[in-house]
Amino acid sequence: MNDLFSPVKMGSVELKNRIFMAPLTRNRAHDDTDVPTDLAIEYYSQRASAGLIIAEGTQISKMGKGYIKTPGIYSDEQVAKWKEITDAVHSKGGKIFLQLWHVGRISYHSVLPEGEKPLAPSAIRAEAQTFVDGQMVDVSEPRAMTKDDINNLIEEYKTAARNADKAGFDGVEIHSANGYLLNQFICDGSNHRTDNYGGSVENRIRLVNEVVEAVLEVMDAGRVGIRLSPTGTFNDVSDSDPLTTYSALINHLNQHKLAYVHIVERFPGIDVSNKDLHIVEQLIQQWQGFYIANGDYNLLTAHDAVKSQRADAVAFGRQYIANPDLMERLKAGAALNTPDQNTFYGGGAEGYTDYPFMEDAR
Ligand code: 8OZ
Repeated sequence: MNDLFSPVKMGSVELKNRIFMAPLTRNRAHDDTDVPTDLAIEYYSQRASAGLIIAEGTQISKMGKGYIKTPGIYSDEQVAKWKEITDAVHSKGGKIFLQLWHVGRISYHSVLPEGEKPLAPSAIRAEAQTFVDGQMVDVSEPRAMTKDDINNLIEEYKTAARNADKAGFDGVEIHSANGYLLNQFICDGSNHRTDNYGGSVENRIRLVNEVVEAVLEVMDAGRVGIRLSPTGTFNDVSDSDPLTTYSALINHLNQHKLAYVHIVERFPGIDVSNKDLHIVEQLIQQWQGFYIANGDYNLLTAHDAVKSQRADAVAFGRQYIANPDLMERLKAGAALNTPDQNTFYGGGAEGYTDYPFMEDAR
């Protein structure tokens, strides 16, 4: 029975339901070390009844950082703190993946190592902003990555996946969506390279394919997923022919038998055309494995997506910020807490670990 609340096997991971927590940037890590704070232990373990938690975008290296107070997975100290988090989630019967993140050109010099410019496929500054030092700022001018930078990046993904494994994660999600580095390479708006990483579709998807293959060298494919936003425009990405581009990518991903593909079908606050919705439908049809749908779902639409077998699971973002027991609330048909936008990014426990559970609300 394909029901939101029924267990399911995703890749090599057994999950107790199909209500997933989407990866959510919350900017509450230690800014000097990129180590998560103890509050994150409570935050994630409060949400352990989700079928799967996909933990927030976590930079694979210092150069992968684009915002203040986002966590990393490149140092022993970070691995040790993440281990406390995964232990807490596992002890409550939950499963947790880590989202491996490199922001590419969506960064600002003050969050990068001294003197460094953000890395990008091409030296084209995005018309986008990031959050640093308590305010939104225009992103910095990037520099085009050299072949050495690319080789180094692939090694960083591998190390990050190994570290995620050491930290006790059930798997990893490669962040290839929302205008960050891998998405910048895929799309022809941001990738003007003339080497074998730019130009043709096969060239533009080369980097993401190489990253997937590198991660698969250190982790079983049944524990590796990927997030895509084929029609997204957030962070100033654009592609002249997303259906052709992403069809080629899905073809490659099908061959690797990844644990899942996770698509951002809609981005909060950005209107989506029927044409774009149709493109996403065609890509979902083409993908042969486990599909995680995301973007403005509610109980009814999530239920329909799973029941009709269009999706195998649905990831909820903002609703998981405000409802640690979202799974139980949806199951009970109970009212949901309202997410408070003012506490999404940065701060402490307020708006992070203090949203009430159902029994507290009664
Ligand atoms: C919102 C603010 C900061 C980061 C994404 C990692 O869109 C993000 C993000 C979203 O994937």
